[in-house]
Amino acid sequence: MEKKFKRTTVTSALPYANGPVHIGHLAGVYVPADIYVRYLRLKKEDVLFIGGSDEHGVPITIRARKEGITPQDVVDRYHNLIKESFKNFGISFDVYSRTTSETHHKVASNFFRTLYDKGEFLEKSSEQYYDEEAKTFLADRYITGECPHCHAEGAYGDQCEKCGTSLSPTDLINPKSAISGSAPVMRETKHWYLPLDKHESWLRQWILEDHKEWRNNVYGQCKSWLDMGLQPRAVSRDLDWGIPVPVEGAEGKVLYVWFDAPIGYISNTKELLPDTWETWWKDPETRLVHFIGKDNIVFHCIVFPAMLKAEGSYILPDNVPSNEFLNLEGDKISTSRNWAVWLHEYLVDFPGKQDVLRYVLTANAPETKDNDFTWKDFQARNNNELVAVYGNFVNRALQLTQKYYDGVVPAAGELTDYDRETLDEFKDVKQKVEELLNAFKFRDAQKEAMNLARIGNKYIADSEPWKVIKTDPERVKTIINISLQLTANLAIAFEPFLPFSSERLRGMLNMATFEWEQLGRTDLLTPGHQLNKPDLLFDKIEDDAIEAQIQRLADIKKANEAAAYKANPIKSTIAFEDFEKLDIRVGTVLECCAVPKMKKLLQFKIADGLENRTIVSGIAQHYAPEQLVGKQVLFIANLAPRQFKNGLVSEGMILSAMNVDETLSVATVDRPVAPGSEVC
Ligand code: B3M
Ligand code: ZN
Repeated sequence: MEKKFKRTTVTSALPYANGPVHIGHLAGVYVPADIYVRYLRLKKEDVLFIGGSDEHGVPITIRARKEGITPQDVVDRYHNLIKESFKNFGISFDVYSRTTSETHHKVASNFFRTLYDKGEFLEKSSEQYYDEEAKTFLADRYITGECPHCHAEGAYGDQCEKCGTSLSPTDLINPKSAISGSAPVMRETKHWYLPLDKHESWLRQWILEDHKEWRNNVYGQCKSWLDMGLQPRAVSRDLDWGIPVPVEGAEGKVLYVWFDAPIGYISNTKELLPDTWETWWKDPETRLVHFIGKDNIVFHCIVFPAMLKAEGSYILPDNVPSNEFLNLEGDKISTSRNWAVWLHEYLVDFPGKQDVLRYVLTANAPETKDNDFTWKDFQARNNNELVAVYGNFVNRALQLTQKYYDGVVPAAGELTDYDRETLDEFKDVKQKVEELLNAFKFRDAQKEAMNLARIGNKYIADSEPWKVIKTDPERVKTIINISLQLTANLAIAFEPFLPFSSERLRGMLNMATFEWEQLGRTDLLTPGHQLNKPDLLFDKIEDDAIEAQIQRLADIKKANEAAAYKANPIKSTIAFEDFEKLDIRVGTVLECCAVPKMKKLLQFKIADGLENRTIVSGIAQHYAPEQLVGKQVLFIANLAPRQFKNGLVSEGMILSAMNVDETLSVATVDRPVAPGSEVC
C-alpha cells in the first residue's frame, strides 16, 4: 500500500572533513541523492536536501596531531574544500552546514539530554587504556602494538591494517600509546550506552516486516545485524574533541561521533529553517530518505532510528537507498593511499566536464554490487554515448534548423506513419523514467533518458532531411519540428542527471525552464519560436588526456609500493679495517657497448686517472650503452679481475643501487671530480 506523503526530507551522509571528496563519494551518495532531489523539484514536489560535513571523531584529531595543527584547522580546511567541490558538481543542497556549528552543538546536546532525562541510557563503567604521561584515555586508534594474528607491528587498537582483522585494544601485544609512546595502563571510566537490545523487537517488525521494499543489500545487512542480536552501544567517549556530554560529572567526555553526526541532519535543517524545521522531521506526512554508502547502513537503519524512537517526537526513515562501493581501476579507493580521483583535481584536468563524470558515475553506479571506474570506460562513455548519441542528435537537429529556417521552429505538416511510430515510442519514456527514479534505480533511469536520444538519432538518420530538402521541402518542416520537440524532451529528461548540459541546451532552445510534467509532449516548442545559436553539447575526449590519468595512477601505485617496501636486513657488522680494504673510486665512462651473445652485459672503458680499464657489468637490461657514456660512476678498483666465458676480463665492479622493482640505477657523484678520485 503506497502511503501518500506531502513532502520529502532527503539527507545525504555527512562526509568526514578529514580529506577532500572523490568519485567514490559522488557515485555512492551525492549524485544519486541529487538526481532524486532534482527530479522531485522538477515535479514541483516539496523537498528539502540536507548536507553537511561531519567534523568530529578521532581520525580528525590524529591528522591534526600529525600536522601539528588543531582539529579545528583540519575541519576548516576540508569543510570548505568539500563544500566547493559539491557546488562545482551541481550537488544542489538546500543547506550544507557543519557539525562544529553552534546550532548543532545545541541540538545534539539537547537531544542527548532528552534521552538522558527520559532514562533511555544505561550507565556503565569499564576498564579502558589510559596514558599516564599524557593524562588521557586512549581511543582505539591511539593505541598501537603487535597484531595477535599476523604479528605485524603497528596494528591499531581497532584493526590490523596488514591482515585486516578487527581488534580490540586489549588484543594487542605490547600496546603503546600513539601520543606519548608509553605503555598504557587500564583505568576505570564511565560511559552512557544506548540499549539497542531493548529496541530490537520493534526494529525487527519495522524493518523486516514493514520495509521489505528496501534494497536487498540494505535489508540483508539489517537482517544479519538483527539476527545476531543487538547489544548496548556506548554513545560517549573520553576525548577532547567533540560535543561535551551535557551531564554533571562527565568532564573530559564527549558524544560519540556517530551519536552526534546523524543529528547533524536535524541541526542543519534547523539552521536553514529556524521556524519550520520540525515539519520536516516530525510531521507523519513527511517522508524521510537517507542516501548513504554501505558502511553506514547499521547507523542509519538501526542506531539512528533507535535514537529517534527513544526521543519520541520524530518520524523514522521511509527508505535508505544505500549503494555499494565504487573501485578505481580494480582497486579499492583509499584516501590514505591516494588511490582516488579527487573531485577538485578532476576539474583542473577536465574543466567544464562535470556532467561527463556525473553521467559515467550513474551509468556505472554501484547500486547492487561493487563497481569499477576505469578511465577507458570514462572515455568510451563520453565519446560513444554523450558525444555520438546525445550530442550528435541535438547538434544535427539544431544545425539543420539554423541552416534551413534561420533558427526559427518550423510548423509540422501532416504526420507519416513513421513519425507517429517514433512519437509513440518516446511517449512512454516519461512513465518508465519515473518508475525507475521512484524505485531509486538511477542507472536504468538514465539509460531510458539516453534511449530518447537514440530514438532521435535513428529518426533523423532514417528521415534524411538533407536529401528530402531537395525534393519535398514541406516534409522537412515536419521532420525538423519533430526533431526539435525530441530535443526539448531530452533537456527535460536529462535535467536531474546532467543539469549543466540541460541548462545549456535550454539556452540553445531559448527556453528558460521546463517542468517534468511536460516530458513526453510534442508541443514544447511552438512554431515561429526563435532558437539561439547552437554550440556543441559535448566534445570528444582524446587518448592523451586518458593516458595522462592512467599514468598518474601508475605513478601513485609505484610510490605506494615503494612506501610499503621493506628493505633487507642489514648484514653483520664489519671492522673499520675491513672497510678500508675496499678501494672505491670514481671513473669516467669513455666507451660503453653491448657484449655479443651476452644479453645482460655491457662492456665499459673507464678513465681511472691511471691507465684506464675495462669493466664488464650486468646492467644491459637497465641502460642503453649511449646513456652511460660520459657519466662518472663509482667502481671497486681493487677487486680481483674476473674472466667471463667468452674470455672477456672485468677489472673491477661498477656500483649500482637495486630499486624495489629490481631495476638498477648506477651510483654516480653529485659534482664532477677527477677520474680516479677515491671514495672515502
Ligand atoms: N561521516 C561516515 C562516512 O563519511 C560518516 C557519515 C556520517 S552520516 C551521519 O562514511
Ligand atoms: Zn594482523
